[in-house]
Amino acid sequence: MSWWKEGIVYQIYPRSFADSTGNGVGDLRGIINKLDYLAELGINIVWLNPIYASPNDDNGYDISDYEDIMTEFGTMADFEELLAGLHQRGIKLIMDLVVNHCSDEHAWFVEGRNNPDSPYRDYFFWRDGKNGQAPNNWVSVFSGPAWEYDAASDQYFLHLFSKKQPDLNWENEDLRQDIYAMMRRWFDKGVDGFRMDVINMISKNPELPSVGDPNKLEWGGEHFMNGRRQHEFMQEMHREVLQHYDCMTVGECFGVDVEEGRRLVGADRKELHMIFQMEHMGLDHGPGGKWDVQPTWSRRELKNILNRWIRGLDGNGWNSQFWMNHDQPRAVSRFGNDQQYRVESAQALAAVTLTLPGTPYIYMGEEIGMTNVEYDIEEYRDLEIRNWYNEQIASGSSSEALMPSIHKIGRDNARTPMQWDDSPNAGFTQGQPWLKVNPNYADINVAKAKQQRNGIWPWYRDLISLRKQQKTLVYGHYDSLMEASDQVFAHRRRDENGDFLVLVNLTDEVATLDLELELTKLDWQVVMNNQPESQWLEQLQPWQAVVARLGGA
Ligand code: ISL
Repeated sequence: MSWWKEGIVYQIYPRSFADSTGNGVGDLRGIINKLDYLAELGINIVWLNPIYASPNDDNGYDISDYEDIMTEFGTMADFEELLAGLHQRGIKLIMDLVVNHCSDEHAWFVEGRNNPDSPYRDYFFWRDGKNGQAPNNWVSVFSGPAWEYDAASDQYFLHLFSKKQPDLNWENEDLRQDIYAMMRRWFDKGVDGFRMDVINMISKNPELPSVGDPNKLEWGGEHFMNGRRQHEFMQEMHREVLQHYDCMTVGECFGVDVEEGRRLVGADRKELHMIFQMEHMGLDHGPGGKWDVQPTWSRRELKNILNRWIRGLDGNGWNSQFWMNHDQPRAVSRFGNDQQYRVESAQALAAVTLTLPGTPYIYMGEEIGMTNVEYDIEEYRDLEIRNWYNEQIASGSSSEALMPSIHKIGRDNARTPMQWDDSPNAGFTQGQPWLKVNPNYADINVAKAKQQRNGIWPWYRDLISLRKQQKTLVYGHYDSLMEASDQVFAHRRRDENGDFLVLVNLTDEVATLDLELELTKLDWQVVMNNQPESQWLEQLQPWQAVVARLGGA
C-alpha cells in the first residue's frame, strides 16, 4: 500500500496554467490561486514541469540553477506557499528533475567553459574535433548536430537536445554527488518526489563513437540509451537519496522495452517506482519518425501495448497510465474525436486510464477536453517545431507540406494556455499570452465544463472519486476482455472487496460486444455510463464508456 499507487496525478505546465501578474506567462501564484480547483477535481498528486531558474530556451528544461525559482514564475517564498497549500489540501507535489543536461548558463558549464582546467570541465562532454569536424556524427533530438564548437578552447561539447542544453557527464562522481545533494535539499524542503526527465539517457559510452554512415547525421541512441552504467547510477541514487524519503519517482523513458522496464521499476531492484514507457506515444509515428504522422492507428495495437506493460510489470513493479503530456498532442484530438464526439470520446479515454492498473496521470486541460490547434508557423514557440521547420525548409520542403505534421504532432498543442472561462484570453492572463490561446475557448473552458451535466469535467471528478474510494481499481486483479476487438477496450478488476466491469468503445461506430455468456448473466449494476439512455451489455454506442459493479459484491 503506497500513496503513489493509490494517487491520481495532475500535471501542470506552469507557463500555461494561470498568470497572476499580467505578463502573459503562467506563474506559481497563478497555481496557488487555483488550489481549490485542484482539490475540487479530487486529484491528490501534482507534477510540476520545471520551475527552476532557466533562460527558457526549452521552457525550463534548460536549468541554470537547480535551487532557485525561475524569475517569471515567482520566488522561493511563493514556492513554499504553494507547497504548503497543496499539503494542506492533502495533495502531494512531485517536481521535474532534469539531470541529463543543464543550461549552458549554469555555473558549472560557465566555469568549465571559461577555464578548461576547472574541475567542472569534466562535468560535461568536451572533446576535440576530428579532421576539422565534430567529434562524432550524432544528430540532436532538436535537429542539427549534437555538438557545438567553442572557439576559445578549440573543443566541442555534446548536447543531445538544444545547444543551450549541454549534456552532463555522469561518469564524474563529483557531479553525481552534487546532484544527489541537490535532490536531498528539495526533499528536506518537503517535496514528495520527482519525475525524471529522459533518465535512461544518462549513461553514455564515454568513447562517443560515430554510428552508421560517418558522413551523415545519425541517431546515436545505442551509445546513450539504457547505457552500461544506467542501473548502477539508479541504484546509487536510490541508496544515496531516495531510500531516505517516503517519496515517489517516475522516470521518463523513451526506447525502453518491458524487460528493461522491469529492471528500472522491479520492486526488488531499488531503482525507480514507475516509468513513463512511451510505446503508445509512437503509435501514429510513421517510418520517417515523429513528424511522419499516420492518421490511422490500430486500437488493437494500442491495447496490446498497454496490456503487454500491465502483464510485464504485474507483481513486480508498477505502471503509469497516461494519454498525453506537455510533449504530445492533445489526447482527445489524437486518440479521440475532437469534432462530433469530443465530449464522449474524452470521457471514454478517461474511463480507460482511470480504471487500469497503474497510477493515472491527467494533463491539465484534459479534464475539459481541450483540443489541438492549427496555427501559422510564426505563432508557434516550441524550439523543436521551429528547428524542424527551418531545417526542412532549408532542405527544400514547402511550408504547405510541413504544417499538417506540426498541427497534428507539435508539442505546442499541449502548451496552449489553460482555458478557464470565456473572458479575453480564456481567463489565463490579463496581458498578452506567451503562446496564443486556442480560439475555441469560448466553448471549451472550465467555467462552462463544470456546469455541463453529463459533461467531461463531472465525469473526471466522479471517476477520480470512484478510484479513490474503490481500491479494487488500484490493486485488484486485471482481466483483459475481448482482446481481439479493434473497437472496444474491456476489462474486469476484482478482489475480495469488489468486482468491476469496464467497457469502452474507442471508435465512431457502434460496437457489438462479445463477452462470455456467463459474464453477461451476472448481476451488474451501472456505476458510471456516459450515455445512460443506451443499453450496454450487447452493444456500445460510439465512444460509450460504462463502469459497472457486481451487485452485492
Ligand atoms: O517528443 C519528443 C520526441 O521527438 C521530444 O520532445 C521528447 O519529448 C524529448 O525527447 C524528451 O522530453 C523531455 O526532455 C526534453 C524536453 O524538451 C521535454 O519537454 C521533456 O519532456 C529535454 O529536456
